[in-house]
Amino acid sequence: MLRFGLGAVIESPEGLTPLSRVTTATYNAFMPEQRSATVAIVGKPNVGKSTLLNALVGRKLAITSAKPQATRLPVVGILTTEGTQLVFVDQPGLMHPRYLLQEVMRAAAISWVRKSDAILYLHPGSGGRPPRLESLLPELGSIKQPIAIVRTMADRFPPPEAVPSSDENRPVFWASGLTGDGIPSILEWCRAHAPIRPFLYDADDLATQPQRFFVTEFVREAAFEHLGQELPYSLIAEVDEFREGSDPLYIRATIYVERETQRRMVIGKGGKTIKTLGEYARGKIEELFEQQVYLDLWVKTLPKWRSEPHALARFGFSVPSGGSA
Ligand SMILES: Nc1nc2c(ncn2[C@@H]2O[C@H](COP(=O)(O)OP(=O)(O)OP(=O)(O)O)[C@@H](O)[C@H]2O)c(=O)[nH]1
Ligand SMILES: [Mg+2]
Repeated sequence: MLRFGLGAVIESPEGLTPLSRVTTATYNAFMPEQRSATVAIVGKPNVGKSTLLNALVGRKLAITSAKPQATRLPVVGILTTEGTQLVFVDQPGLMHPRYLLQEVMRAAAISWVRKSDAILYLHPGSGGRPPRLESLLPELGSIKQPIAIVRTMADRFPPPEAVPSSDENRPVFWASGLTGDGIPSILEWCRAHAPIRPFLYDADDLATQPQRFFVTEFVREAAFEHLGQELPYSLIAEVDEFREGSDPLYIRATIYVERETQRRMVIGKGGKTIKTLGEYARGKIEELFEQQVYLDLWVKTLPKWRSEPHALARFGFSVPSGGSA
């Protein structure tokens, strides 16, 4: 049985400490030496961050899409092996924000970069040398944590003959989140940079976010997969009912879009589109939860939710007081 989080975490200077766990010296004294690290996965949109997170932890936790900006909230995946716990955090892509949602997404990514122990900076194998990470994050000035550059999509863009092993003294890995090539070397680098300290989570925890979070994410992935260019960006989902213990697991969720015309498009002729979305999302949810699911999907409008601080807060985004990130 997979373990998910309760959705409740305490922010601590060292990273994240789950509500139920107390990392005291007493606890530490009875444990063999442990290492743990929070590893931020960063880069521009659509470079393969979420695909890499899934490959690193060996489960599909994060949604992926050929369209950019699929990830809106950081997704945490935990891998505990060989006395070391790696807490990977997949980030929204770094870009110049155009509306409040994008501002909040960027702020979340920056906040995780700040509190991580190590950073994986992703850049596609194509497209020449990556810009310096600091140039994408001018807010941070210099970055003190160890940074490894990961050239993604190595199955499509293999490394050139004379590939440098480091760039500006940062190690470079060529990897494919799809084939798994290069993943062991990245894990080895992450383990080598994990400080000696107790695990942040239970050894068999896989994720910190609650099951509801993954339901809404997979509904969004369905939208990215099946709806036209702009529609997925105006869409968000919320779980209204989650009948714990029911079999199949009953989940009622609502998709919100910004306009009535979009609502009609999501429903489709005779409900055909919403049915397709529901079937797609249900398949992914069942795979992750390892149980049968009944997904009851509805569609409503919520005008301008992407620029509305209250709406964003309701959907789980940290909106600083004053409404702007
Ligand atoms: N061939 C190949 N495609 C990949 C690889 N990694 C990612 N992709 C594809 O690239 C696209 C973007 O991947 P994502 O993992 O969603 O990228 P991301 O950086 O998380 O994107 P955002 O969340 O939008 O910032 C998807 O279509 C992936 O299937 C890879 O290693 N090889
Ligand atoms: Mg992503």
